[in-house]
Amino acid sequence: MLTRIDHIGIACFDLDKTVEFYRATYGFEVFHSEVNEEQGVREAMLKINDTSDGGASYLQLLEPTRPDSTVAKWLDKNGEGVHHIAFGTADVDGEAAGIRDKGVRVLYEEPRRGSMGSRITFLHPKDCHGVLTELVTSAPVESQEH
Ligand code: V0V
Ligand code: CO
Repeated sequence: MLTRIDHIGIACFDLDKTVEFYRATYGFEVFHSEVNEEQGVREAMLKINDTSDGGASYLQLLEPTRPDSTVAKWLDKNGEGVHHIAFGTADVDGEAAGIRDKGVRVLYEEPRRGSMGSRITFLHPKDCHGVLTELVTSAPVESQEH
């Protein structure tokens, strides 16, 4: 079961400036930040609210760390904006398998490492009406990295 919007991924050219915009305009503070070398991103997670499934919803601000990364390619083509949405689930493996069986391309054979020690996979945007869609299982709260 998909039980929450885990995050909305927003691609930007300058993470620090974008973080400052969200702070100054809305009062959202950075909950967590990290570099994910595999994904080629530097990211900041802004927590918006906790959710009834024990998780939370975030904005994920993403700046590319290298010109050949997926986010850099996307920014070249589109400029800044909403890059992906992510649904939270307790069982990313099971959800991915079930969605694959429906004929939607799941981009990874096995979920990979995401923000705060989560496990993530992606669905191809061309199979999802133009929306790059991520599935996330958060790390258990006690082992979440902040
Ligand atoms: C590409 N397309 C998109 C899109 N990216 N459509 C909607 N939203 C996006 N974000 C379209 C693009 O316009 C093309 O359409 C077509 O898909 C093929 O795109 P491409 O530019 O040729 O790029 P590809 O095929 O090399 O790569 C596209 C995919 C790639 C989706 C396969 O971006 C990917 O693997 N994404 C998953 C990983 C990722 O995005 N990581 C960054 C976030 P036309 O022009 O042919 O019509 S990392 C993250 O979220 C983390 C760590 C986390 O949450 O914890
Ligand atoms: Co994401």
